[in-house]
Amino acid sequence: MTNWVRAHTNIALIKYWGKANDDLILPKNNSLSLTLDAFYTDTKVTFDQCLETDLLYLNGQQQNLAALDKVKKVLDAVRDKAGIQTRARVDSINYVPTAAGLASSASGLAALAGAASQAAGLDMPFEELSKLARIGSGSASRSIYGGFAEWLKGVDHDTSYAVPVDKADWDIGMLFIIVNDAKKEVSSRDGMKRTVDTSPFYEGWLQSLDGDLSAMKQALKDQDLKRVGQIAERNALKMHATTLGAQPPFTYWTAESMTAMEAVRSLRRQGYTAYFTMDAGPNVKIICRQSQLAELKDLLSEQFAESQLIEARPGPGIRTLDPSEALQEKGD
Ligand code: 2P0
Repeated sequence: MTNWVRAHTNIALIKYWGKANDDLILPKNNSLSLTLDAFYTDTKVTFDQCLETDLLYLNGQQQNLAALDKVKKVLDAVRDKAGIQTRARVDSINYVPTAAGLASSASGLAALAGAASQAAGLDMPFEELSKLARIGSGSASRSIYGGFAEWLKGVDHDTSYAVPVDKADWDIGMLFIIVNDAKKEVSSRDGMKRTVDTSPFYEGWLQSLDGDLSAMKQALKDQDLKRVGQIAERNALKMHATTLGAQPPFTYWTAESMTAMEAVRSLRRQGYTAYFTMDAGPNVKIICRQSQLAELKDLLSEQFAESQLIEARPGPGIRTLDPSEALQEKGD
């Protein structure tokens, strides 16, 4: 059975930054994210007796061995569970606006977990899919669910997975300011490792997380956007502060990132509920009211090009596309 499976990307409001176990991808802390409608990956896996190695095609282009690394980990885990040795062909299509410069590992590895388990005949509940996605890429564990999800750090493979927190069916959205689409100098994987190993600020970051997480959950329960934004913005700033203490030090910020952050502060001064978050790259994401996305985009278009501004709303969890839908959307 080979179906296309779709998973959407997510942006963390409480960040995952650092691993307790590099191989299993167990995080040092729980994290909490919002899955978004704007960016997603469709993936199909075909186990084929004729193949001698696993193959990965991304947007129709065959990928080299290095790109297969994360994919192979998920495929091996599926083969192990299904008791098969067969190699697989993975076809994956990323629906990320061109030049967005956004990482697709969350949606990509989540879609792969769904597609590979189905292709191997495994019927895995979401919790198991989340674990499987996690061993490909940590943040992918959260992309199994729509709305808000929390990745519980756990202590081993069986206890580290994401759970749904809230459907996000209220007035919350995100506006992306794409400031740079260049490939980053320090990958998130290397960046978090360097920070854990060398930054004296890392302990302080870890100690502040329980407080951030419980405050965030209460703010979500109250549907209090202002508090959600305040907690998320501060959490992101704290995460980025740890990288400045690393050896050698590094930052994902560019001058344009700071311009974008200042633009968000300016929106606040004008009375809008708008807060920013940033990940392992220079782009800035504004947490705002879904009902004000167009208005904010309009205001920011005085400072940024139309193509730099992308609206996103809460998105759905992982799902299997029905064949007509997959064919129709791919136009073949
Ligand atoms: C997050 N990031 O919570 C954090 C915030 C980046 C900054 O998850 O090594 O691609 O594959 O587990 O999931 C990016 O890291 O890293 C990330 P791996 P991943 O969204």
